[in-house]
Amino acid sequence: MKVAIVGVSGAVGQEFLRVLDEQNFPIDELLLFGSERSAGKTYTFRGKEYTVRHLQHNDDFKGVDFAFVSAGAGVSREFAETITKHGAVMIDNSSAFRMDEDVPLVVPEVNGEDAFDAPRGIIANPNCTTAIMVVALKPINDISPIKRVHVATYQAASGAGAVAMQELENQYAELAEGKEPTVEKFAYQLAYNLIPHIDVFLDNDYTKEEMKMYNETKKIMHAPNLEVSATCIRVPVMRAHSEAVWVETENPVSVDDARRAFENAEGLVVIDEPAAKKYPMPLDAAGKDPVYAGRLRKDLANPNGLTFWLVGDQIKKGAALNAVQIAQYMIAHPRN
Ligand code: 2RA
Repeated sequence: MKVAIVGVSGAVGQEFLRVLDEQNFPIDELLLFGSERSAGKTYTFRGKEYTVRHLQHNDDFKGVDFAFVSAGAGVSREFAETITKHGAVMIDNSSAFRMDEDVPLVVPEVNGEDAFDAPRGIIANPNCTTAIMVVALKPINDISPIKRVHVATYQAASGAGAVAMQELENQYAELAEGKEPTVEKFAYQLAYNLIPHIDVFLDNDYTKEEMKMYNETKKIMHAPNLEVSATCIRVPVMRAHSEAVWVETENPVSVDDARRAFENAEGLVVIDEPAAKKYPMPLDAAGKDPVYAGRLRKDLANPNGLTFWLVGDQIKKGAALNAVQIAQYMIAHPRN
């Protein structure tokens, strides 16, 4: 396989290199692309050094099988044609094409088949919070269709990039030294704080992040009538997102049936022994592949309701791992 990574110097770009190696992805040739600023940098992959090329409108993508792209929506929009014109499958981590009718939005455990319906050669990777949540919605939805989802997210600094992770660390150090904390990547100090604001506010007083969960969940679950309401919060955690989820199903689903479904679900690991104080936590989930589920119980406010707690690594399942899994799904289920 000839593989390209666009945006290789970023947090997700670097994770693509790690995940492709961890997953033993079949690569005969690897091309790394970045901005003019990143061009010339070198990265090692499987013991070999690769130099970052400046991403330009040329024929560099000729012969590429999969291009993993995470360089922002603007770059994805500008270079989609250049990347796909020779037949490369562009798996795009940005929000650029997620809601386009002719671009599938894919979490392999939920709707892997959709990856083959990509007339533009573009497959969109969902927002990290959506990817983490739908892995757990799927097994419950298979028992009884979910009518309504409420979710509160507790999102790590990594969602705002490597610089934001460093800013959070610096803030604790600056405060420890009695200095004013540096606040650049977030609207306010994040250390010792929570910020109920991710991305921009829209006219309906939801943020773009919250509306991503609203729109993307419906598309991935093929459930246009599914009701979703999200509140997305930035929390002082480094790289794993947590989510408190409430679902209402058409028919009541018992906790035992839901737990069995979770335990048998792809990509999900259940950590749920409250009496033993065993539940998922971001510190434990950081750097790991699965989505972790726990605190499963009946929703006391809804006879057809269940509530549970999810934790998943934002850079892995929330981005790089899901994108590589899309390519793995396509390789494992070849279409003639
Ligand atoms: C965040 N989901 O967590 C957004 C973008 N990665 O900041």
